[in-house]
Amino acid sequence: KWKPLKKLGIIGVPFEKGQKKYGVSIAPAAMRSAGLIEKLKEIDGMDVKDYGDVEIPSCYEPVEVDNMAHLPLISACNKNLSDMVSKVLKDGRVAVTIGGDHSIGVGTVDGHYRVNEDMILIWVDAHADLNTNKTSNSGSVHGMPVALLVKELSDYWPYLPTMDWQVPKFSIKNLGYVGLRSVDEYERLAIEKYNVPAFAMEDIEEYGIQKSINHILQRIDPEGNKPIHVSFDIDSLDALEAPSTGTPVRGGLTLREAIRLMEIIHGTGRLRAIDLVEINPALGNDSDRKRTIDAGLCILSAALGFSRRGTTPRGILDLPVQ
Ligand code: 6HN
Ligand code: MN
Ligand code: MN
Ligand code: MN
Repeated sequence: KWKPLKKLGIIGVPFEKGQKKYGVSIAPAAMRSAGLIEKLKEIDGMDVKDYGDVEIPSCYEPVEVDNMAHLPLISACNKNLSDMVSKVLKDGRVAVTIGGDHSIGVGTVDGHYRVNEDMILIWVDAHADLNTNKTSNSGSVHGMPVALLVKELSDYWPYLPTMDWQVPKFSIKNLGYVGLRSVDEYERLAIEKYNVPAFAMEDIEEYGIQKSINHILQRIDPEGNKPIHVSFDIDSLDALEAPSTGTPVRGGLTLREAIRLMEIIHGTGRLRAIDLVEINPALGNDSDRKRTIDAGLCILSAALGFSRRGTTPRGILDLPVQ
């Protein structure tokens, strides 16, 4: 029934107020100038449409929310993003969102969920992004998107002004993690309380990346029948593979593991949305920046069908004669 969609819609989100460092907001432009669109068009038979950047509102309600920096702006940006993701999906395309910091996961998942309530979510990250404003040590919303989205945690939040548009209906039962290695205490408590399939680096060490993702898919979607949303934080990769990111953690996924992970997800034919977040081209030197952006491009290509084995020329069955 499922086969990979050969149509994509690209959305840029030049947004960085979910965390404190300058630079994540220039990632969509940096990815485009590094050849994002061209590289995705090279995938066999791919139809790529660039929907441009989401509008970041310049005025918004100036309310303060306890330990949640810039919530009104984050909320306004995510509301627009959610609409854009829904639109891309309704146009029959895979939504490919280039962040931006990970607070934009609220908008992408919300927009996907509104089109398909069946969706499952694979959060690939060094971090769980499962803090509430009560448990966060940083007050940065990029550490909170999963907790904002999940219905089981809605009682652990105060009323959040400006967030009325987002109703947390997504069930934590449809969530899995890959790549964890920096998990705060209450995040770990939530993971255990709800028995979330969470493959931390030591689990990936034990099972390997293929069994790890297959395990998660089996657990949250045993029938193999649900559309998949991948939210890929570049800091899931080892800090040596992707140095230009705001909260790097050593000891992470190799690029090879991440590519294999994406190939397996592509192979299900069910990938309908992918976010690539937390690339910060302003951090590190030229070589760090290039390595991080290249890694991001490889991950997207693999997720969307690029084959490392190579592909035969389209519609051609034999070598050209002299
Ligand atoms: N990210 N757990 C830390 C916090 O501040 O809540 C780090 C969050 C990192 C978020 O990388 O998307
Ligand atoms: Mn993250
Ligand atoms: Mn992270
Ligand atoms: Mn923290």
